[in-house]
Amino acid sequence: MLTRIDHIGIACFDLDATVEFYRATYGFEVFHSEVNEDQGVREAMLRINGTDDGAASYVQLLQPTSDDSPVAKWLARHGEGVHHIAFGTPDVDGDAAAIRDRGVRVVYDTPRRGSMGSRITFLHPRDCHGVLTELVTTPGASAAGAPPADPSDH
Ligand code: MC0
Repeated sequence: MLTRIDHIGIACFDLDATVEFYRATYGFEVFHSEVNEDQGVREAMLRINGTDDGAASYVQLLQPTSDDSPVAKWLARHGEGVHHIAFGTPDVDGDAAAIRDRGVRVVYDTPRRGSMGSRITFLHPRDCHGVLTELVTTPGASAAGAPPADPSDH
């Protein structure tokens, strides 16, 4: 039940300079920033728009905090750019299990802590046509944006 784009993750070498580019060029301001040691990133979330489920969509700027982190490895191979896309869901556990059952590798057995207290997991890019794909459950978001299970249920 993936209901929205939660964020686009963009890898960068210099978070402060990239934040300034997004502010000066598009007028996007930092909504939230944090260091996530588990993921090896310093991040800034730029809120773009609210969504039907009471959550929002963001651009997420990511600078690695260690050389062996996934973002550092990506930057070394590809340089700066889009690193992943993240879909919002009210049930990351259920969706990850269902997608795993369809033969797609889910990177974590149990979702981990993501930005702003969210719960996240990743789908392996080799199984997703080259796109590292994240699933996110945001605290407080509902299933309001989800289509009805039965199309006659309008
Ligand atoms: C790696 N690959 C990618 C990719 N990263 N393809 C597309 N987009 C990416 N971002 C591809 C490589 O090109 C390679 O393909 C294959 O995956 C294996 O890559 P590797 O460099 O050898 O790396 P592995 O195997 O050690 O790890 C890949 C894996 C890892 C996806 C499992 O990056 C991972 O666990 N990622 C999830 C965590 C993460 O990315 N955290 C940072 C964002 P070939 O064809 O050469 O085999 S943290 C975040 O976003 C949090 C803060 C949040 O949202 O709240």
